[in-house]
Formats: sequence, structure tokens, C-alpha cells
Amino acid sequence: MPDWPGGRRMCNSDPIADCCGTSFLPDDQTDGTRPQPRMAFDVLANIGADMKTHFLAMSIVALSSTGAYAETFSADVWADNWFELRVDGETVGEDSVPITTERSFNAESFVFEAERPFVLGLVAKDFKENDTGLEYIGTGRQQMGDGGVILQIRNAAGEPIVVSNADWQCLTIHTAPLDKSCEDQRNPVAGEGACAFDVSEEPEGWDTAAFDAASWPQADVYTEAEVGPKAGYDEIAWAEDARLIWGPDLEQSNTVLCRLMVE
Ligand SMILES: [Ca+2]
Ligand SMILES: [Ca+2]
Ligand SMILES: [Ca+2]
Repeated sequence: MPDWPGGRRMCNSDPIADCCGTSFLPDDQTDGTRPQPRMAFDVLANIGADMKTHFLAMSIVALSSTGAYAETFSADVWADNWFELRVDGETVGEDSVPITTERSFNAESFVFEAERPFVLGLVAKDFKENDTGLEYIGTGRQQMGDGGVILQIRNAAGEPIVVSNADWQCLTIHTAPLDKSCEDQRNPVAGEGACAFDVSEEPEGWDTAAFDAASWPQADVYTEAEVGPKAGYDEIAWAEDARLIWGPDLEQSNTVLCRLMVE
């Protein structure tokens, strides 16, 4: 039977050609490599329409035997300055403006498919010039810069399923500067004195169901007045209970990993 890995499947309008091409084929790879999507498409192109239908029917049986089925969701995200959204560890949406862009204020709206239950993993980064965590270094505007992210996800019927709030758990993996007086230094150097920083790698598998996030703190919730959301924010009709979230300090928390299990 076809193997159905993970909870997320990105499909285009032709499920046989794109999303399901590889999975429908017998796994005749004996060298441990994955069949190539192009191969799958070519083979499908050479078999008759009846066989395609047969494979499709088989896949539906496989899905219903596990009780799992993919739903379509739409997401809106606004981040100061950048975000990536993952479902069970796979990217489903990303801020289209690079983190290196000064004043990257924009909202993103996108659609993805997922099978419940699934884990949402949100990577959010504030802009920083270097590990001092500062921006506009050496100018009159030298500052720590602040972050903030808000998200909402609706189902195909338009009903709100998930919003960003204190139910999420957020781990901060880049904190700088550790002493806010770094901001006022004439020649701030990362790792020296007040400009010390704390950085760690993304924990392995943090954005998957198997990960134990029991020790992660709940997300910190901030008001609009605290974050001062800019361009793009007002273009989205945010659900009443969607909140701006971030790490424990809007200025010093520079990269945060936020996680939520969707049942
Ligand atoms: Ca942005
Ligand atoms: Ca910022
Ligand atoms: Ca910052």
C-alpha cells in the first residue's frame, strides 16, 4: 500500500501529477533512495486513464483506513520582521521579504493542506545587524529594535481554527544584547561587555509531534501599543482573539520558535 508520510501534503490542482505521483507507485527502489517525482509522472503518463483511476481509488481507501484526511487551511501572518510557518516540520509559508531588508513590514496570506492532528512551528526573527542584536549601528538611530508576530488560520469554511495567543509555547534561541545599555555604546561589539549575546540552535525536531516541549514557556502576549505594528497589519481583518506574541522581551528576544499542537 502507498506510504503516507507526515501530516502535510502540498497539492496543486492535479493531485496525480504533483502531490501524489510518487506515493501511488509501488516502491521498487531497493537502494534506499526515494523515487523521483519526474519518474512517477512519466510512468503515470504511459499508463491508461483507467489505471490512474485505479491508483486514485486505492489511495482513497488508504486514507479512509487511517481515518485521516487532508483539510485546506488559509493563514494570515504579520511579523516584525520575518517569519516562517511549518506544519509537522515542513515549510508551508514564509515572509516574502528577506530578513535583511530594512523596515520589512508586510502581511502574508497563503493556503496549505494538513491532516489533523498536526504541529504548527512558527519561526519569527527580528532584524539585527549582528550578534549585538542592534540595528542602525553607528548612526543616531542605533537601537535594539523590537519584534512581534500575529497569526490566524481558518478552515475551508472560513471559520477560525487557530490564532496566536498565550496557548502557544515559544522558545527564544537568540537573545541580544544581554544588557540593554549596549544600545548606548559608541562602538558596540558583539560578545563584549553589555553587548554579550545568547544564541542556540533550533532543537532537533522541535516542530514535530514527537518533540517534548513541556519545558518551553508560554508565549508572551503584547498589545498593539507595545508592538506598534506597521504596514500590512491593517490590511488583514484579524480575529478578535488573535494576539501579538513574542519572546519574554520585545527588544532583546530576536529569534523565537513558537509551537502549537492542533488537534
Ligand atoms: Ca517582513
Ligand atoms: Ca523589528
Ligand atoms: Ca531586537
